[in-house]
Order: sequence, then structure tokens, then C-alpha cells
Amino acid sequence: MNNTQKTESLPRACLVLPTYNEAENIEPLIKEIFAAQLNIDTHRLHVIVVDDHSPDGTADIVEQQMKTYPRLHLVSGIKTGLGDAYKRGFSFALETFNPDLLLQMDADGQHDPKLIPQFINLTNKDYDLVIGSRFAVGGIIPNLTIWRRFLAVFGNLLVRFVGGITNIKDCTSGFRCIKADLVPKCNLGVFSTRGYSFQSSLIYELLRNGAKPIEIPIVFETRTKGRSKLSYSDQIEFVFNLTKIAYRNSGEFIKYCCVGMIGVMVNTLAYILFTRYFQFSIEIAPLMSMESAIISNFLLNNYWTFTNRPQKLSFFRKMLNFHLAAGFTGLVFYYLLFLFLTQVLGLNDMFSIIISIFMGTVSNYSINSYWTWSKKINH
Ligand SMILES: Nc1nc2c(ncn2[C@@H]2O[C@H](COP(=O)(O)OP(=O)(O)O)[C@@H](O)[C@H]2O)c(=O)[nH]1
Ligand SMILES: [Mg+2]
Repeated sequence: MNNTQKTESLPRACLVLPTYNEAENIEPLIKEIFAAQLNIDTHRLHVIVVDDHSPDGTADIVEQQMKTYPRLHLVSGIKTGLGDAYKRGFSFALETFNPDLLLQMDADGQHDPKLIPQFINLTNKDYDLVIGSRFAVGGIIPNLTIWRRFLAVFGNLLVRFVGGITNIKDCTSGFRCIKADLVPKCNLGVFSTRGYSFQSSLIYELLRNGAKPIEIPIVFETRTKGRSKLSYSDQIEFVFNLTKIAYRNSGEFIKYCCVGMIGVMVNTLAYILFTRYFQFSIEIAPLMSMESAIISNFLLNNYWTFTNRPQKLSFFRKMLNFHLAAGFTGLVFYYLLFLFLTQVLGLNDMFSIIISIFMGTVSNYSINSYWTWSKKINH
């Protein structure tokens, strides 16, 4: 049996490659991906390029290459975001090829195709989800701008500690290999995420459906040519999507937000009481009303939001932590971030205050969840 006949009978692995204006990167990448087939004995590789009518002619190059590579396919659509592109690519792969594995990868040279055989090998060893991880021990992100590095690190911390996916270090990586039978269970059709936050939603859904994950350290190179397509709307969608993941993972975050809203009412009522009834001065009254709200928030969180958690710290230690967390997030998010957004970035003050309150709530929740009411046992 020659090599071609041998691979014909193998189960299929479909690599879904989303592209938007990747004309300068796509040709060498496809060559490298198919070269990796030589080191894969167990699966037959198909590559599905999902292109959204890139104005730079990416699709034309792919069509040219399809003449050389019979297992190269093109799915074209209207640009509505990275998540939508993946959904389209996955559906096409599942319906057309009935694959054993689905792979995800960026088309800009940031992911090394030479790792594909290793990813596939690990699924042969009983792992359902192999993640090319920038944050596993040995993972490196050289030459990334400080802003992009911050987004990658902070975004992951949020997914992990707000979303509750604590066992995965890189929840937003776009380099993965997944056992295909898990994907239909994830119900991609009802994912509301259209952009980059698809990646974290997918991880959450896969784990919820019992996927056994493993992370492989990768070197996340800078893109070979062209510009990143990550937009501000992707970043905003990402943050809002976190609350959904957090809520679906547990109702604690929602309870925490309700407590926060009750806190605003307590703050206001206490202020009215201290100034109008007890006649305190307006220098003192705001501090007293703020402290009343902090104490009422603490008690509600202790006896309602986190009541089912094993109690690790003493009541007073939790109270102290809660105050420190409130001071920290108050200063960093409600004040410094607000100043940064309005004064440095020149954004509208109402938009900035909403972002600051949102980021402050999310961070405050994370700190209290993982410090004040930590689930971990003290050794
Ligand atoms: N089809 C499609 N591909 C996209 C879209 N947005 C990004 N991509 C592709 O998704 C991959 C990751 O995007 P990239 O801009 O490199 O994101 P970054 O690595 O986070 O900066 C690249 O291959 C992009 O061409 C989109 O809306 N549609
Ligand atoms: Mg990229």
C-alpha cells in the first residue's frame, strides 16, 4: 500500500483556518500544514479555510492552492466575526467529513504547524482537548506589545477566576485540537458570542461536556505579515461574555452583583439618615454611609452569596480582606482606570464610568472569591 492509499483509510482530522486579509501569510502556511501530514500516522488531514471575502484576495490564493492540495477546502461567508467564522467552519467540517478531530489555528504564522502531529498524538492518548498554551510552563510570547500582552494575560485571568475555569491556563488560545464528537454537544448554534470570545465560550462548553484537557507550551510568535483583527467590540464582547460564563458556572457572581446593587441603596439611605436625621456634616456622612454599605455587603456575601463555601478564614479576617479589596478596587478601577480612560484615552465620561464600574465589580468579585472566601484548604 502506498502512502496515499494508507492515509485514505484513516480517520479524518479537520483543521479549521479562519482568515481575514491573510493573503501574505496563507500560502506558506498551507504548505507547512500539509508537510506535517508526513509525521501523522493516525489521521488524514483536511484543511478548511474559512474566509470572509477578504478584500486582499486571500480566497483566490487558496483556490489556486486547492489545485495542488485536494484536501484543501474553502468556505466563504460574510464577515461577522471570528466566532461566527469558526462556527461555519466547524459545521462544514462535521457535515462534510464526519471527522474524528477538529483543529483550530491562526492563519498568520503565530502558531507553528510542526506541533500538529504532537497535538494529534495526545488525542490518541485519551485527551479530548489539546491546547497550545502560552501560559503553561515553557510557553513564551516573545515580541508582543505591552498592550497585547496585558490583554492576553488579563483576559485569561478573568476567564479563569471570574468565569471559574481555573484548571486551564490559556483559555483564549486559538491553537487547539478537539475530539470532534464533543463539539455538537456544545450546541454552537446558541452561542451568542460572535467574535474572539468564542474561544473562551468553547473551552467552557467543552469542559462542561466532560472533555479531558491537556496544555502544551507553545511559542506564540508575532504574526508574520499584516495586522491583527482584534477589535474594540471584540474586547467589549469578551468582558460581557465573562459574566455569562461566570453565571453559568455558578450563580455566585449574579448574587454578588445583586449585593452590590443593594449596597448602593444602603449607601444612599444611610447618607440621607446621617445627614438629614442625625445632622452629621457632609465631610463625615459619606464615609459613614460608605462603611455601612461595605458592612452590609460583607454580611450579605458572607451569609448568602458564599454561604455554601467551606469557611477557611475567621469572620474578622474575612471582614478585613473585604475592606482591603474594596479599597483596592475603589482606587484602581473606580478612580485610576476612570482617569486613564477619560484623561489619557480621551473617552466619554459616561462610557468610562460604565467600563470602570464593570471592571471594578469583576475584579472585586475575583479578589473576594479567591482570597476572602477562598475555597482552597489552608495547609
Ligand atoms: N474568517 C474570519 N477570520 C478572522 C476574523 N477575525 C480574525 N480572523 C482570523 O483569525 C485569526 C486570528 O486573528 P488575529 O488577527 O491574528 O488575532 P490575534 O492573534 O489575537 O491578533 C487570523 O487568522 C485572522 O485572519 C473574521 O472576522 N473572520
Ligand atoms: Mg494572530
